[in-house]
Amino acid sequence: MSISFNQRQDIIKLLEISSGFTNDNGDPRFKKIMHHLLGDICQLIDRYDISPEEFWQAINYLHVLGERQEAALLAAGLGLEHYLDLRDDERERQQGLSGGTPRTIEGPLYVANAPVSAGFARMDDGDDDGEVMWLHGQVKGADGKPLAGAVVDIWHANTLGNYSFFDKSQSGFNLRRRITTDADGRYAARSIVPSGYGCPPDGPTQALLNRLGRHGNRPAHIHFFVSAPAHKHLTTQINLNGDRYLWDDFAFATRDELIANPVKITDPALAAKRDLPGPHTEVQFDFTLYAAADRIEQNRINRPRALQD
Ligand code: MBD
Ligand code: FE
Repeated sequence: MSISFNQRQDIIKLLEISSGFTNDNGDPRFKKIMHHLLGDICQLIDRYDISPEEFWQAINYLHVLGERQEAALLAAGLGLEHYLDLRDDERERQQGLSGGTPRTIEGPLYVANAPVSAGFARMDDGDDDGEVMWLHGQVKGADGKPLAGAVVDIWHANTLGNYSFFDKSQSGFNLRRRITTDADGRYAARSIVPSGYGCPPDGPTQALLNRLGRHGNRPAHIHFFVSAPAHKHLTTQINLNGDRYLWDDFAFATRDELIANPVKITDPALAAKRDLPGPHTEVQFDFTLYAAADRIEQNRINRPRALQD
């Protein structure tokens, strides 16, 4: 059909009524957003002559996406979560902020309330005999001074690229810990070197990516929430250098400043000092937080997250 089809009076009226423009109740901003969205959908249908079969296939896709709890995964894969980061980056640039550790996406696999310990934690339960990882670093304020008592909330995948809680074969909170920094602002963890993540091959996200000719893989990475009193909350990740997907992340999270070089440690004295069984991989990463302008900036954004009991 034609562009002018959507200009017909009866269609204009239909979208106005369906968006609630003809009543005085509801939320005015939400009405405008819905009206815009419905108009765009109608334009797409007309422009690409989308058939009823295709339309109902798309509706069913939404059912499957919800059933499989993959909507947040798809948002990451379509680059929308990264887009939100780019908007926040731009806002900071306009505020004249620079020099802090860059943010990058949270992703859909955080679980709240991981065990807390002071200065150090062992994160793995010993069931995965992956390479031992010594992960450590320092948290600093924008003035470069170490921040004692900062909370470093860490989560990462196992050697199969799977995350505890979502992967029921792992123990509760495996590879998830909150570590508070010591008097020098330092944190340290014993864990295992994670592998990259791949979207469930039989899921709706991978099905959509396949139709775009894209893969659904992420490079090996470690997630962090870093927070300290009076400082701006930081949501970020580090990537382990050398991964084949380092610059081909399906979720677009890699940033130059967030690449850590894994170092092979074979010195028995250093292993002993760290109370590790022997040779291991060291990953060091320091964080610099901005001062918070208000209380809201000190907290991570609100979004639905998994809660384990
Ligand atoms: C992940 O581990 C992840 O971090 C993101 C963003 C998406 C899927 C899996
Ligand atoms: Fe992840």
